[in-house]
Amino acid sequence: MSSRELHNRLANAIRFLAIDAVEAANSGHPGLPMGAADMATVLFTEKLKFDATAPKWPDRDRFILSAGHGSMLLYGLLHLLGYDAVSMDEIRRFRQLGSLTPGHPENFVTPGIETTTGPLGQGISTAVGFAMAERLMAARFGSEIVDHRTVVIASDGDLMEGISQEAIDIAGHLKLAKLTVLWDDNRISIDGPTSISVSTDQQARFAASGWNTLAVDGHDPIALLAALNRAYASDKPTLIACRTTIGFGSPAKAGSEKVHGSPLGAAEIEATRKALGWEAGPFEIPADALDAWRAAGRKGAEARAAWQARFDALPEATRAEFNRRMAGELPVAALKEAIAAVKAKAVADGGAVATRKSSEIVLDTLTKAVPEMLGGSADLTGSNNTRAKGQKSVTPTDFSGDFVHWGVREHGMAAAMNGIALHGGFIPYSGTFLAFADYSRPAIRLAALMGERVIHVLTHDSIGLGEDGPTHQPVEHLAALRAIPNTLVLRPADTVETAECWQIALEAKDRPSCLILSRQNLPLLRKEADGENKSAGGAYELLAASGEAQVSLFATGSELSLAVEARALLESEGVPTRVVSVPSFELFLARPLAERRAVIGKAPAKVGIEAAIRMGWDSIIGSDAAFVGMTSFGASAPAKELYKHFGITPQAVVAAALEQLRQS
Ligand SMILES: Cc1ncc(C[n+]2csc(CCOP(=O)(O)OP(=O)(O)O)c2C)c(N)n1
Repeated sequence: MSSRELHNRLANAIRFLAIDAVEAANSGHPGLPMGAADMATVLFTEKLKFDATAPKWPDRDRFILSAGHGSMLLYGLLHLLGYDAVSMDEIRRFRQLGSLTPGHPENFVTPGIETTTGPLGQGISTAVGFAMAERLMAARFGSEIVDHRTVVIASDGDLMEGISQEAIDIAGHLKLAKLTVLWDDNRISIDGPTSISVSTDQQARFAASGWNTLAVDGHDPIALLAALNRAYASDKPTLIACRTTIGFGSPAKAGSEKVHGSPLGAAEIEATRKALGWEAGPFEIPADALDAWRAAGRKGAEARAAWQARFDALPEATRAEFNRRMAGELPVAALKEAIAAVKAKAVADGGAVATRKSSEIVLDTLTKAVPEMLGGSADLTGSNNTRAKGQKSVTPTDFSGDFVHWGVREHGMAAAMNGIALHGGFIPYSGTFLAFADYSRPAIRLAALMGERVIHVLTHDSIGLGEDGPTHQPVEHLAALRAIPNTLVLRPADTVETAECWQIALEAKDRPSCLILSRQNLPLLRKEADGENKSAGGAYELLAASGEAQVSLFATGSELSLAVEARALLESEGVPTRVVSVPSFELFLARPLAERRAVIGKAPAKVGIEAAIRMGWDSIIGSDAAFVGMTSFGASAPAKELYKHFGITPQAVVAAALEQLRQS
């Protein structure tokens, strides 16, 4: 058999697994795997470094199918290459409950999948984070140990999404030469030919962002290999525009949107079998093709053994640190010590500090104790206070730094942070204004779905930011972030709580956190600095009532001091009042009922206070409690005036509490 014939058989094995699995599930997307099979075959048999027996080998190349709807391309590859978990039974169970072959690739479900993809544009943008992490780790541990590539297959839809521009812009700027994107240039999307909605010259676009660009026939293995070789030799990231035919091989449907997202149907499968000369039955792989694929799956064993030998020759401390960081284990003792030191100093210093500044104070100590922390900001470094003393900028020529200037690219930043966390070796954190969390939201949602430790520092958290006005004043954002499952929203009230919330975020290994911080100064309310992390319970009693509590005041962040003032007023009128700080709804609501009841207390009057909308608060205070907050957008004025204007004052809290008591 000629090598071209063998190539065709290997590619056809992918095609027919996709065809058969989609047919069996009666749903899915055969067109992409059929069109991209040649690209994938060349990549996996000729170029990529991996070992199917060790899906987590740290120095493997990372392959990302950005167009997640083509998931059967990945599952087919994993099965053929000999990734144990992806058995033929799993392929047969494509898209079924509990299978390892869900509709879109999920990294937390299937060994060998690097990242969840499906929302177009996310994969290519997450890949930028993988490629950055490789450079950053190589700068720390050396290229003997860290030397791998990130290769993406992206579709038309991926390149249409706005986030892709942010991603390629960052990658081009940072000269991520080990990032290669194969664009499945099939000119078809769901509505028909892409010409109905796009006329971009993609190569010119990538070139303008600092990329090397190439174009090939995506069905020609020799041309593909040559292009990949050129891409690998470039000192820039490379786009290879691979002209393909969607649904390649299907006589009636190839080249049409009809094959994008529906089963071919029995008759067309037969016709395709004939057209491609594929004699095997459904879910059958001819022995010659399977043997060749399995051999490709084992090829990397040698490279892995050589890597292991180099790794084993490293000093023990270096190996331990590398393993610790890749496993995402914290330096527990150093972290605890750092948090305790910051809390003690905050209590000793006293005084009012904006929590964004509190966060900077925490980071000055914390980043030294936890060196895998990788900071950044979307062009708001001085406002987000995310840059710790001694942090160094990452530049295109020096990746030894630990602070990333993401530019004004919140969405690309959030997706790349996901990639950095997924790669391993770092805990990415970065900042923007809370109002702009909406720009990052799709990537935050994916971090939550994947269970990745990514920390979003979101400052300027309410009308308290003042004069910039309603465009910049978040109102609904806290509720919107709290709505994302598996996400921690932490809104500390002072420096002590800020230190505690940083500790919580770092220790939350399997979920993203959002630290919600104020622009304006806030008084220190926690006057003790014992070892306990009170914020970790989500809510706790900050101040007890002088007698049997008549009123419970619940507040977060900047409004906690209003609650404390309101308590003083109520107590002076003879109304015993307690104050509960609520730094995190999620942590509180996860506690057993008895504990929640104890914190909520039995006072007949309850008032929630937060300079944001009420949505979500009822789960804590109940729908019959009063709420002092926002019901509209903010306005442009100094913060103090805005609090008065919108009725978020100690007096308003007192009035609400007394009214509650009257009606109780
Ligand atoms: C953010 C986002 N919007 C919409 C979709 C739904 N969707 C899935 S595939 C697709 C477009 C398909 O075109 P293309 O990307 O060229 O893939 P191909 O047809 O080549 O498989 C769309 C709109 C999605 N997955 N993600």
